[in-house]
Amino acid sequence: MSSTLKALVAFMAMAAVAELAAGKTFTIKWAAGGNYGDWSSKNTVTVGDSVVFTYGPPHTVDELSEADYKSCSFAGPLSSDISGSTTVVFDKPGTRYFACAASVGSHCSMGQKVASRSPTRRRRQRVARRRRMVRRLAVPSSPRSWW
Ligand SMILES: [Cu+2]
Repeated sequence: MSSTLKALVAFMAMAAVAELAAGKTFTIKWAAGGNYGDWSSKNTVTVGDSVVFTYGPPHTVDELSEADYKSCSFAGPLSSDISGSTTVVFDKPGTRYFACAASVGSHCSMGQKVASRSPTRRRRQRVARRRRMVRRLAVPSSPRSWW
């Protein structure tokens, strides 16, 4: 087996392990005055991952439509929880919106709201990155050059 082929097999094995390891859990300490504006850009949630909100009274985790999220309206939440530990499983790509309904939505207005995107876009980037690596591997050179 050539060393390039060996490297390719090693790479594919690593990729398979990475796929199996899907299903990360993110924890959000959910509180009034928290700044969640950039949470989604700092935390890459992908399909299969979970987000756990931990909080105490009087906070809630309400899942809202995008419009309700923007206006902090809790007239028709998609779901609502006050248990203190709310687990959200991202089972498909898309953006989901969560906010705290306490104090007639004023916690939300103060910023206790977070949008989490479980992207198709990032997945495409990942696939493109993998393709680039495979292309690089296909160039006959020592694997040391990229290890
Ligand atoms: Cu709150």
